[in-house]
Amino acid sequence: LRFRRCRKEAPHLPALPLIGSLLSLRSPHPPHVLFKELQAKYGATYSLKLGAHTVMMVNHHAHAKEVLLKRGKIFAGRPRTVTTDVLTRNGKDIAFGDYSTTWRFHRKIVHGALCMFGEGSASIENIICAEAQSLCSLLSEASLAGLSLDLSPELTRAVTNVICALCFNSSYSRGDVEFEAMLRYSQGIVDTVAKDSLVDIFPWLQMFPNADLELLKHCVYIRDQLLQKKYEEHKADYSDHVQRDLVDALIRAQRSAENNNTAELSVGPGGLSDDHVLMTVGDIFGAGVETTTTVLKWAVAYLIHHPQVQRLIQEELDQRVGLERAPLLKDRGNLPYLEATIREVLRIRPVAPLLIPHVALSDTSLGDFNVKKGTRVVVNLWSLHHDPKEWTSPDSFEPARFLNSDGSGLVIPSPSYLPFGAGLRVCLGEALAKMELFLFLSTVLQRFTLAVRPGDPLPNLEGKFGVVLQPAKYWVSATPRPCWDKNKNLTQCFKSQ
Ligand code: HEM
Ligand code: PLO
Repeated sequence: LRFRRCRKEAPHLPALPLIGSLLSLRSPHPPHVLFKELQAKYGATYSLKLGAHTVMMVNHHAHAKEVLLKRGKIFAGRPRTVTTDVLTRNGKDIAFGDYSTTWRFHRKIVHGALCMFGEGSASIENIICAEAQSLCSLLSEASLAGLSLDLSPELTRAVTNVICALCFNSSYSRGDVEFEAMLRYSQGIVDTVAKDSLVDIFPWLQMFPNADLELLKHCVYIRDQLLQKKYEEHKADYSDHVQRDLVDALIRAQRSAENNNTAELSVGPGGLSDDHVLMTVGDIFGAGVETTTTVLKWAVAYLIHHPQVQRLIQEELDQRVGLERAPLLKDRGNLPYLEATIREVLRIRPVAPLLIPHVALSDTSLGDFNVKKGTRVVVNLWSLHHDPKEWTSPDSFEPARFLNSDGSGLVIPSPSYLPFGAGLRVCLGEALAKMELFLFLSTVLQRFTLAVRPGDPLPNLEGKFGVVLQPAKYWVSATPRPCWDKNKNLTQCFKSQ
């Protein structure tokens, strides 16, 4: 005899017709913090209404893993919203595209191409190292001139060049007009897309003039022109025999799917259209740039607040890498304290504190609760990463929590840690992002100590909520390390590498 467990409805916030639970969501706090606090009243998993949509809020790791892993396929859907539809031509990308055969095919191709040009390839390491060196040259110039810097545009350019090499086999030099345009449009998109703005909750608001939506459309228009240009250039000199980058890999997959629509390659009605290729490149480009740059900015902000952490990283670098050469990926296993610091930055300020919303593709359950088909499920990574039952002093920055007792190896001390998500929708760029974070931070810290100028304010650690959680602008002064200054032939040594 099999018994069905008797399931119940999740606790829910009060909801009114039309506006849903909006009245209970008025708060001075950003959404991830408010949703964490509401647990005190409603428990770790509760539901609310945003306009016509039921949203299930998940604040505990056990339920998060049920959504992402145990019932990953059922929760692999994505909601369609007004702003993400503008960004992705109605979900023809990977991140905001709903679960479908085309989506699966699409993700597989991109995953394969990222393995080939990204994690598995020696050349991407060279590209990142070269960008890290160029960042160091800029820091040297600024320090000689006694200037402090907003690192944001330079970090963005360095990270953009890595992703440009991967997607388009090209790069930008300082002051490039196209790069400046890209900086502007991308910030415009981050400021306006997928942040639970009112048009996403009430789609009929599109009928009224809306400055944010206009800005988004304008920025997307400029981005699309740029992507289109790169795509046309690639199509013009495409050859089946050489794969230069991700765009080539996508064109190749597109052509072979057209010529050979076998069961294995079947991509569903419509195949991999030009729109799909463009939107996917837009995703990788956007995700590749905004996430890694944001984490680097958080890392520098925390290192400025915690000079003793910087000192420990530098001591580790001096002992394990020395001053004769720049750090390389092969050093990663020998620098546990730096790795622990990166893990701690990703814990304390997750780039995507609410991930991207998931959708239940059929009637299902979560723990003891019923979940109806179409319910939006938001995993609150902020709650997971700041759960006081899982982390001692969750609000303090302590890289050593990721080290074993004698400090010689890395650990993940709690299951309540998912900076890149998990399961079918896990981040596609995790390996690439980790390579970049390691190489950029190790190269800069080997040569410089970062601080604010006496009298300048320390970076604000609160963060601005949006599709990514960004730190506010701050100014950094980089001082070359004394041991570095003494070692005169080092610059030469690096240039010839
Ligand atoms: C999705 C984190 C860097 C590409 C995601 C998700 C998270 C995440 C939390 C959402 C998972 C979900 O909704 O369940 C991060 C962090 C990064 C990073 C913390 C940097 C430290 C990158 C990079 C790329 C990338 C460098 C591209 C090269 C993507 C894509 C998705 C995604 C395409 C959508 C996956 C899907 O919906 O199937 N990332 N990411 N990410 N990420 Fe990343
Ligand atoms: C960033 C701005 C770009 O112009 C467009 C873009 C595309 C993909 C998005 C990315 C933005 C923000 C971070 C996202 C990424 C897909 C996956 C990633 C949402 C909006 C994360 C962290 O989930």
